[in-house]
Amino acid sequence: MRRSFRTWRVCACLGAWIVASAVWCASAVQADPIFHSTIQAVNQNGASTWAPGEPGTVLEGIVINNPWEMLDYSNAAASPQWQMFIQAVASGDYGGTALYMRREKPFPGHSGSLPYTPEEWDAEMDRLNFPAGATPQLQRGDRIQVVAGAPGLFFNGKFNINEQHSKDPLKDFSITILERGLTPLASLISLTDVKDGNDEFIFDQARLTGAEHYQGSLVRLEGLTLDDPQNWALNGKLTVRQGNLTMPLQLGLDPTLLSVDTLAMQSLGFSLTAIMDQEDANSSDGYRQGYRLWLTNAGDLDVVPEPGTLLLVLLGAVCAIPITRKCWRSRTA
Ligand SMILES: [Ca+2]
Ligand SMILES: [Ca+2]
Repeated sequence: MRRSFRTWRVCACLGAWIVASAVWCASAVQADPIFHSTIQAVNQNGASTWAPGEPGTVLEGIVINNPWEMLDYSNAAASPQWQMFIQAVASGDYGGTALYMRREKPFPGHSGSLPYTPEEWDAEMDRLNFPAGATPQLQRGDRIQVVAGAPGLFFNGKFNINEQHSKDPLKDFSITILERGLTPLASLISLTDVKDGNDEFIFDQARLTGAEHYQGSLVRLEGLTLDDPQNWALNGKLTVRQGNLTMPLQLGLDPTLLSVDTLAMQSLGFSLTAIMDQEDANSSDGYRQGYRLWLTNAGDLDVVPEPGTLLLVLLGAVCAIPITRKCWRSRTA
């Protein structure tokens, strides 16, 4: 009797273990991607409230910037860094999340296991830029799944997927391309959506309004001018203006940005599609400020004539039609 009880107990334990294992395996294989809005949740000070829990966070989104147009990750850079943003695509989700890598320690004396050697760094860049040997390399318009071991860190107002500055492969995040050639959507906003009448950022802890709502995703702004066109440069920092409201603009590394006619932008006004980023370096008052637009590709910039100027442009176009036709004929001849 005692023996059969012991056998029953062993079987019961074994059965429970099998059921638990099956549940664990099922959750590991079929894990639903977590919402970006869940990862980016904050308190009244703008500090993260997300508790990552078990390692292996699964996240999906559409890539909204070419990594090579945002940060210089070549070994020739003083401190190579790699970053791209993925934007939420799931119904009911919003915003997006940055994926970030750096070769060196974030500051001298940091306890992490960096730096990577140049060879190790190249291998990491290849692993991320060419998932499963993908060609062309990972780029804007790819829909991807990310599995993040670390899974990352909260920094200056947003939760980033990263390796927590460790070379330990268990801290890696990996990328699988699910679909290519998509066009990410941009939310059409005005600066009144993110700034109050005093030109201060609107902060909504619930993240349903204000800049937090758009953090990590593409926004479209029209009717802009520049306060400081003289600062236009690769990786330049400028200020855009819409009426009485202003917002920082960070430029990326696309060389075509240098061909932009900033004088025309000033006289005609312009529109842009850019990433709503947050880098609030002043933590003393929480993380309720420090939002900026990040324009990485010149193709996301449109010089838009004012109505009066538009008439002149149209008149010019009418006058130019014979020339255009001639060019078209010569090209097709
Ligand atoms: Ca934030
Ligand atoms: Ca790694």
